[in-house]
Amino acid sequence: MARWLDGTKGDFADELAAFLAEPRGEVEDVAQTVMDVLADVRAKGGEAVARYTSKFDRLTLDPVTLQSDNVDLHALAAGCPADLREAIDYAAERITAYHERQRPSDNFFKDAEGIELGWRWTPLDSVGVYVPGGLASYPSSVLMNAVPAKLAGVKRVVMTAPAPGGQLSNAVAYAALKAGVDEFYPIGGAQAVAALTFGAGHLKPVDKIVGPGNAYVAEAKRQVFGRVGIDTIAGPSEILVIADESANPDWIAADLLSQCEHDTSSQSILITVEKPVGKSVEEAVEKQLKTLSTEVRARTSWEAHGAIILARDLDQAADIANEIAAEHLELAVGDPDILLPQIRHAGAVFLGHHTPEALGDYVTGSNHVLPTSRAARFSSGLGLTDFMKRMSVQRAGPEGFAALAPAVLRLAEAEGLPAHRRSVSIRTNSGGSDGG
Ligand code: HSO
Ligand code: ZN
Repeated sequence: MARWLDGTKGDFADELAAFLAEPRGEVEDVAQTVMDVLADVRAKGGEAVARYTSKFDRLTLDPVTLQSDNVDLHALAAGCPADLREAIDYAAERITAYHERQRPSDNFFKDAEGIELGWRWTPLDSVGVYVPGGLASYPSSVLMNAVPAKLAGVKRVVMTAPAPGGQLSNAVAYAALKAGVDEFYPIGGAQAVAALTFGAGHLKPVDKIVGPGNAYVAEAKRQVFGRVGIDTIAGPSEILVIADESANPDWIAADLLSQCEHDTSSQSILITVEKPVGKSVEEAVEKQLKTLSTEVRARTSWEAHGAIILARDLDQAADIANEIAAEHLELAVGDPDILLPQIRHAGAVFLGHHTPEALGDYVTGSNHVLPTSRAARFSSGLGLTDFMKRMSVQRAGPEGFAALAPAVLRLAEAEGLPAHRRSVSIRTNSGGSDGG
């Protein structure tokens, strides 16, 4: 059973804050280990990467090519069943269509002083997509990372995924080729992040590293940030559902469990204004849990981190949702459009009774790489512009220059930067001789 929190009680705010502050997931201190791996790969390159891969993944790699005869992406992709390939194709098409609409425009204008101003968007040259091994090795996540990267115009999309003993998911291989991944290396862990950052053997350094991973990968991304760009550090999945009496408790229970099954640290929360709705969902969760092959994992998540919150009304429900700032928010209410304007913080919002999060996880086309652990307060999900940069552009003619010059002269003087001052004064008739 998950816990109940009562929003109508006086101490609710404190109770909610304490609940949200509870740790979920890995707390291991891996900083020193990761620092050592990064230094090792930086110094020894492919030899170090091959050594770690042999040790952790029991896979022998050529230290120069970082490839193994036992892992062939094309052969693996060919082993992906036809109906699954079709589903992957369908998802890729919809992700492409959605992200194409995010393409930003360049903008150029002339202001009142006659200065031409604007900005230009350009793609990154190279991106590394880290694909985790084990439980979280999802073909859908390969698409969510690699499709927008290629669509943005990134020339070189490099994918790494650990292939323990030569094993790699056929669907992950197919999704990688579908998305147009340019290079693939069967490596994982902090050593993969190091290789992507510093280069190793034939793997040349990339400019940005995206994709989820375990505690070592997350820490490695933190440590290389600045030398390369990174996406946000992904925590365990979360879903928050606001449901009123119009919601079907069985459907809501299924949605809550869809995130519980990702990981024992995942978090599923229901907010309802009707106690009986909460009770029915609670019962439905118990019933459905027993039918899941992922029961143990899902039950652990639900019992340790799940919650049912009773709200006074839908206004309070929206306030609580903003406070939680969940990765996914379902508005399973009669009129979600009335509630939507009150929602400011959530990674992705799902409106109405026929939009379960699972649609967005796979095929609505929106991105499922989203801020977790309340990061939706200050960040957005992955999108096309995460693989681009905005460059500012400006041009002044003689008149515009003359209009701007006095303020520059004064500011440069105030900042004690005479060469700045001169680069302006040298261009003005009057200022050329003042020595500044
Ligand atoms: N809900 C996960 C994404 C995912 N679900 C992948 C299924 N496969 C985090 O947004
Ligand atoms: Zn999911």
